Amino acid sequence: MDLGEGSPRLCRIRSNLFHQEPRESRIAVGDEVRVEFQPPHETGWILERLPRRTELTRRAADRSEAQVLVSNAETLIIVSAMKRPAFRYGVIDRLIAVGLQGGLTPVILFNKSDLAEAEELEIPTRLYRGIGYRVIQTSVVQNSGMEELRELLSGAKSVLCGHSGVGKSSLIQILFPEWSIKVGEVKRKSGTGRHTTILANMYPLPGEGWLVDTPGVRELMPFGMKPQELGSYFEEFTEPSETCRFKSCSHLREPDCGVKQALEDGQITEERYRSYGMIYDSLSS
Ligand SMILES: Nc1nc2c(ncn2[C@@H]2O[C@H](COP(=O)(O)OP(=O)(O)OP(=O)(O)O)[C@@H](O)[C@H]2O)c(=O)[nH]1
Ligand SMILES: [Mg+2]
Ligand SMILES: [Zn+2]
Repeated sequence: MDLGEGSPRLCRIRSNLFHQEPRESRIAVGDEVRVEFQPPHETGWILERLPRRTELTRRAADRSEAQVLVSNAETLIIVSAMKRPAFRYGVIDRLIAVGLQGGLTPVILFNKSDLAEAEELEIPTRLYRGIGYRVIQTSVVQNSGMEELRELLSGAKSVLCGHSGVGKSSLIQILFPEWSIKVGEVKRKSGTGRHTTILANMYPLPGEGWLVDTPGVRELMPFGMKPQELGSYFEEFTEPSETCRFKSCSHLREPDCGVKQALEDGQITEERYRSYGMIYDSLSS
């Protein structure tokens, strides 16, 4: 019997991997596991979860506990629509912090570019490129930007994240039309608010990589992050914060703050500073 890699097998999961406490140690999409196959080797038991390289974590729906949405992804593709749903910097900045916290590299994708004027699209593009993030502009309707997205995904482990309706599943559908049925399933599932254990769907890519589509994330917040830590996930704050008078400066109320100075000088944008303040407050309460 061929036990070669790459072919899917049905495996049972030891119940402790499902019910383990704390919740974030339970098995998640993207986890690598140790499996014991049983004769005639078509099925197996998942015995152990291997250590994770990265974690995309969210607050569990029913409790104030962390839950791993996707593990071992390398790239967090933050999908945002230019319109419908309305464009919001805060959502992007929150997801950047969540991604960096979990060890993922954020990439920003502006979809529905067909609904925006060129200048409307260029403003946030310049902003995030200025910080050092890769930005991709796409339109599913006009079939534009798809080659760049395909190239980004190729051979990599990526996860698509963003508000409901921004077009995550549509992007997958247009790139991989042969998966259209599965994409439909994802849409149906995320349309409802039920708390299933299946929170994200993984698609294997040609070669080594995979792609995970997630349901719309309204509630994805940095988890277990101290407010004082937040500044380290706003990468352009790092250098200016070295000149803050206070070591524990929140960059909000203290005098002689390097970050506020950088804001005044235009090195830090109003949008990012506003997001920082909003997230800081939500982490404090
Ligand atoms: N105008 C325009 N509409 C788009 C584009 N991409 C997707 N849409 C539409 O946006 C709607 C939502 O798309 P989905 O792919 O279901 O969005 P999603 O992000 O997967 O949403 P959830 O699964 O709820 O999180 C659909 O009606 C799409 O046809 C685009 O580039 N331009
Ligand atoms: Mg979807
Ligand atoms: Zn400061």
